[in-house]
Amino acid sequence: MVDLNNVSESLQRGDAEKVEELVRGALGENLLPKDILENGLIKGMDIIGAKFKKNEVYVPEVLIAARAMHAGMSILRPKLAETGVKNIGTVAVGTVKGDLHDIGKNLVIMMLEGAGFEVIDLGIDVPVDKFVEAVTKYKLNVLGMSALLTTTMIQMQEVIKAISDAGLRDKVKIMIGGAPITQNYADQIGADGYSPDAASAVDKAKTFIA
Ligand code: B12
Repeated sequence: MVDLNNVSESLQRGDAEKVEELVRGALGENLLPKDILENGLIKGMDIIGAKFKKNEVYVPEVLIAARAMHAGMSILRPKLAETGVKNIGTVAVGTVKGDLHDIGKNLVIMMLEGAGFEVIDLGIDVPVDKFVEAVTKYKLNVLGMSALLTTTMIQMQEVIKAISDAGLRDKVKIMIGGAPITQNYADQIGADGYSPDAASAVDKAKTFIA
């Protein structure tokens, strides 16, 4: 019997091979993909995230845990799609121009995918035009922007302005995040929402499509 706590613990150790093996095993035992995701992978990543905030683990540990999460997700993703976690909305997420930080963005993407969103990863260092283009190209419900630098967060305002100028502001909900971002800042630049972490980003995206 695969114990999902082992999935969570292997993920926290960053043991990608073990995570893959346990996820395969759990699927073989007919555990629900949604349970494996929530009680194994996401649980482990949540614990790492909380420890990171308290400085109990550092960036390398976060990175290898995220890699293990990816490994588990690669096995789980097709099954999630099959078992009726259907596309509940389309979201594109990118890190703004000048900014190369992508660990948080990737976590947000993984959590959104796990919750049943179709997610387009726009990558890092994304220019304003590419965000604007994505709105119509992918018929987005939600556009997410990430920034980790105080010098790049101002790009978010540029993107929102460009989307308004293109006459698309009422077509898409915009949510923003990253360490220097606050609800106050989101209000100030006219974003529809802000989330401090990946789990609440999913809740926020769900409220937009409800
Ligand atoms: C890892 C890291 C790097 C790595 C990035 C690797 C990578 N692939 O991402 C490297 C080494 C490349 C790097 C480079 C730099 N970095 Co750096 N980096 C960090 C560090 C240590 C951790 C960031 C991280 O990954 N956190 C973990 C993730 C999980 O958290 P997160 O990103 O906050 O994401 C969560 C939430 O914010 C939210 N979220 C994130 N995005 C989004 C998006 C949406 C839509 C939503 C809803 C939510 C959301 O959900 C996420 C998951 O819970 C931070 C310090 C810190 N404590 O934040 C500095 C930090 C961000 N870096 C900093 C600096 C200065 C730099 C450099 C300029 C350093 C230099 N002199 O070269 C360069 C800039 C490069 C560039 N142009 O981007 C400063 C920024 C200072 C500031 N106020 O602007 C920080 C704060 C360090 C410091 N204390 O000085 N960095």
